[in-house]
Amino acid sequence: MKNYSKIKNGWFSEICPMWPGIALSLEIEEVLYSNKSKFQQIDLYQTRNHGKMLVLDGIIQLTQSDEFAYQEMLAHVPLFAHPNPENVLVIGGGDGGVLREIARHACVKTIDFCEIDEEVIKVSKEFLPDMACGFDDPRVRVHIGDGNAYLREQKNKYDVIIVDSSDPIGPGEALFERPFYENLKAALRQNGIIATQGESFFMHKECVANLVKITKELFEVQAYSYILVPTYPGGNIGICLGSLGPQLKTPCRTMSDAIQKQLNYYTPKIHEASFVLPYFAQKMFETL
Ligand code: SPD
Repeated sequence: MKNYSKIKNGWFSEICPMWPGIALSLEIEEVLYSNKSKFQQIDLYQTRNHGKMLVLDGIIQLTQSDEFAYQEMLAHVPLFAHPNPENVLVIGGGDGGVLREIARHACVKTIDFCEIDEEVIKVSKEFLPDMACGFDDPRVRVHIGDGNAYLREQKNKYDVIIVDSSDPIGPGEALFERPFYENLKAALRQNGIIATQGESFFMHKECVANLVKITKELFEVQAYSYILVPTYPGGNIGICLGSLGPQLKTPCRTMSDAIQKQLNYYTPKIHEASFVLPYFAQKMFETL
């Protein structure tokens, strides 16, 4: 994918045709890693005020200052909506942050993880150990390869599938299309739930509307949740959810105090609140 972002006078600006005319800039202290893998340009920066930052093809994937918001919600919303998630699949998210969150659930027995770019895992293990610690859990089985191809081979297997993709430009493109969602559905067991990176209803209206339409058509229960993440475009990002049975908007298991104390964003109340949409988004989704 063409990389439009640039560093000028010590500031990184995230420029992308998916959010024309607007760019977030962060002050950079040091380039810790910069290399082109088989799939994409991988950059790891030390920012002045937001910790380390992982950038793929010029697009911010995470900063240490706010990654917890996205990783906690993408993992805990579907997992707490499921009555007994035992087998979980994660597609994408080579930094390991979502795995770190899933590993907090004692009821989960297996965590299959599929990532296309092994280099992202290596860089995260070296520079982002607070996220890559997710790979240390013995329940995690790593599969390197194309998520969609992996999924096509899995039928009736998972209770929860989480898709932690980059944006629909570059290697993540197919993960925003209907055939991928059909494969997600086929890979679920009875009562299964999917949760996918759902972009921003402010910045990517068409893309969000398409995801909501697909999940509405395919799943018995569908919902869209949103998260505040200051370093993502527009300061927010959504989760597109589909379920073969369980309701999504309220947690159906109680969280222990011990787990709650380890978290920084997710609470049972914010689980429910994250589905309360601004009126324009509510109206947009109703018409689909
Ligand atoms: N606009 C960037 C969206 C990136 C979502 N994936 C981030 C990976 C963090 N685990």
